[in-house]
Amino acid sequence: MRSMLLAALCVALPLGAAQAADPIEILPDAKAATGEIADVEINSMSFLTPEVTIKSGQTVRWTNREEGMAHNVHFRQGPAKTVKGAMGPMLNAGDAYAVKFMEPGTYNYICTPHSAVMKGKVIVE
Ligand SMILES: [Cu+2]
Repeated sequence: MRSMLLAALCVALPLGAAQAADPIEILPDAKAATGEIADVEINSMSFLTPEVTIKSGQTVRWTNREEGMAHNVHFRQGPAKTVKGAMGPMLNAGDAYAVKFMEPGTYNYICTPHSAVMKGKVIVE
């Protein structure tokens, strides 16, 4: 019985730790973001800078420039997948979305409705 309880604790603890300090922070107002920002434009069904490398604490901001086609940024896998808001809102042309990365790692992302062709990566050092 005791060993079963211990096994349950070992499974539960890492999840609890991940929730305590999220690896990403979604900024409430992307256009007003300040500090060190790497900008990624979205157009022609792609993330125009599909790979960016930043330092932890820096921000990546995505802006959709494609008229008539909504896109988003979705951390479906990797360190941020369990964060509330890991699937970003659909962005119409002119809309932006910004995320501050708090933990080193590789953050692969997709655009949810165009996941077959729209992929990107943020490497946080
Ligand atoms: Cu898309």
